[in-house]
Amino acid sequence: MSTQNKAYELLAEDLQAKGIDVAAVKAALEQQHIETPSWGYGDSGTRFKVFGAPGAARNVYEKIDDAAFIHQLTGVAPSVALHIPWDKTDDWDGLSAYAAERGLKIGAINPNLFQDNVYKFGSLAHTDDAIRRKAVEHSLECVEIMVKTGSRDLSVWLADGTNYAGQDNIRTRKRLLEESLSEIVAAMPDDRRMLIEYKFFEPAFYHTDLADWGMAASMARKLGPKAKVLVDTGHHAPGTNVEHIVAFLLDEGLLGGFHFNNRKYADDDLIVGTSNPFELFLIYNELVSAAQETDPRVADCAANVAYMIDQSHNVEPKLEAMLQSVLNCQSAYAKALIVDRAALAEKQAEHDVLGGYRVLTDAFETDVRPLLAQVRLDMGLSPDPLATFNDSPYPGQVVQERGVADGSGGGYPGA
Ligand code: RM4
Ligand code: MN
Ligand code: MN
Repeated sequence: MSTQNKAYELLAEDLQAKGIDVAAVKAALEQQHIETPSWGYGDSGTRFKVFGAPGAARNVYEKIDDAAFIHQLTGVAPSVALHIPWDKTDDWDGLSAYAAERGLKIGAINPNLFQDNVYKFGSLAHTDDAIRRKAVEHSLECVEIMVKTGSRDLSVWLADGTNYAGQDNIRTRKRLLEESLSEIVAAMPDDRRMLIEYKFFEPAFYHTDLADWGMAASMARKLGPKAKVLVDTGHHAPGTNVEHIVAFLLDEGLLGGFHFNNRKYADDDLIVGTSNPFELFLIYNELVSAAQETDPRVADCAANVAYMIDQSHNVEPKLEAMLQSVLNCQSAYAKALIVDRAALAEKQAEHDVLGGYRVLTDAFETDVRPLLAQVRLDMGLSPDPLATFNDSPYPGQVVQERGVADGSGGGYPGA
């Protein structure tokens, strides 16, 4: 027996002694699904500078190749989100087939409502009818793309907002936005969903039309069962208790999905779980807890959450960064799955304040690497995806084939 398997055996024994069903934990880890974003494979930058990255994907086909590589290494990243028009093609059947040949599905479709010149003062909430119409039409085109590609989720993020008090009428904008979103949601087949993403600032700095989870949730409720809330972990003020928001939305049956990334100060779009692994664990802890709920509304909501990464790798190697992101999600999920829930409930019932905390930290501090290595072996994968990544010819090949683009100016290039 290898050392690694021995470490797994010891851990499994330990977990079993606590009454944790290790087979169920492993099955859940095999089923984990993290969607990677097409835009994470292409060149991107800060508003100061876009540095061309050697081997960065230059078109949607190359982005799909890269996403397939990450899925091959991890086995848990079987879909890729697209951004329209960045990833637009006139052959959606061909693109879907290209993805399917590589073991991938097309994930969320993201309309671009922030890069056209006419969107300077807003898109779906713009007070000019013609501009609002353009934004609605673009979103409706994205709904058609969803149908053509078999995508389940339309992921809506708006740059809409104002920079100064008095710049515009907040309530008028709210009503216009509601009208626009209603038209879009009405055009969606019943088995598709609209995920509403909120963000409290940037690019607008005084007010953002959908600034927080509460506004997104009110909007989703009005729009009906197809609309849910998307939590981008980077879109909160510093210090916000994100796991609380997650728990609340799950309990309301309103959580639709995530954009995972790591924020230190603003909307940093860094590799998920790098500086806040405890927060990522606590988020997964709420999801695991909700999935085990007896109330089917909550359990169904948890079962349908879309786990997506939304990152922009500006100085870190893109493929390695995406791989690290998926691995960090696996690790956080594994730790959440091994929380001793019976002990936690007991401590909570006894109002044992620190007892409950210790049940959580006991799981958080457990080294789950041997467990994940065993799960990967059982899936027929390398137990150490980073080592396999380093040995793989693929990253070098793409540098050869694609070269380095000239860094363009600042801003989100979307190329
Ligand atoms: C936003 C938001 C969106 C993403 C854009 C480019 O901050 O996170 O999801 O599409 O950035
Ligand atoms: Mn996002
Ligand atoms: Mn963001």
